[in-house]
Amino acid sequence: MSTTLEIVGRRSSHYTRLVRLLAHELDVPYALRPIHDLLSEAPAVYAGNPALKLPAARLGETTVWGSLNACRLVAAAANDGEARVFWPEQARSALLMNAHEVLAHVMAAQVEVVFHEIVSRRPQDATSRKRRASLMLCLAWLDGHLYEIHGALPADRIALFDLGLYALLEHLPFRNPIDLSPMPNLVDFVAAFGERASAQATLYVFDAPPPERADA
Ligand SMILES: N[C@@H](CCC(=O)N[C@@H](CS)C(=O)NCC(=O)O)C(=O)O
Repeated sequence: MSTTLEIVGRRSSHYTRLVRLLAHELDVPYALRPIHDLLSEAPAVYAGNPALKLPAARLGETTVWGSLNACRLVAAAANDGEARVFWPEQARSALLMNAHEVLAHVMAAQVEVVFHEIVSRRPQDATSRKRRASLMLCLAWLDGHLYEIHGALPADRIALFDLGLYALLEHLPFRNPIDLSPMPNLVDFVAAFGERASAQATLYVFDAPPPERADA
């Protein structure tokens, strides 16, 4: 059984990137186990997750599903990891609670928009238009409140909020280009966070599919 932390996901996924960013920030070594078939209906492909979603994380006999749980496993593998992170549920002010809620929504909306418009190339409908509208409204809200949010986050902790926001904003040019120039605070945040070693070690890329087996 492996004693190395395994992150089961895709290097092209913003949820997977959130987990990888935290592993780098906390200096936790890991092996990435790529999921190649995003349309598979076999839970085994997703480390057993019956929701057929990624990422997951595995350490020894423990497997957890979902990016937040995977982040918890990463933190548990680091020295004092839990305490070094500011977790969404530690938000107490309405501003910070809403900031985490908006970020959670916009990360999920990005998956839905990419699946609907880019992967499935389905025509827009009222639901997809509303989803994209909510994505744009959330980005604008985050831009308008970013200064205040950063003032409220503890400066001496790794804010999961920042890792998720960075993973999301970098995913836009990769999968769903949006003009962010009217949102200068988000643009400045991406530029500053992009200097971090964790950001540079986790660039978005599509995992190459495994080579076809000659005997298959
Ligand atoms: N709540 C989950 C959401 C994960 C999620 O939506 N992952 C996307 C990939 S970035 C996925 O699995 N998409 C496949 C699908 O929805 O069928 C988390 O935080 O990890």
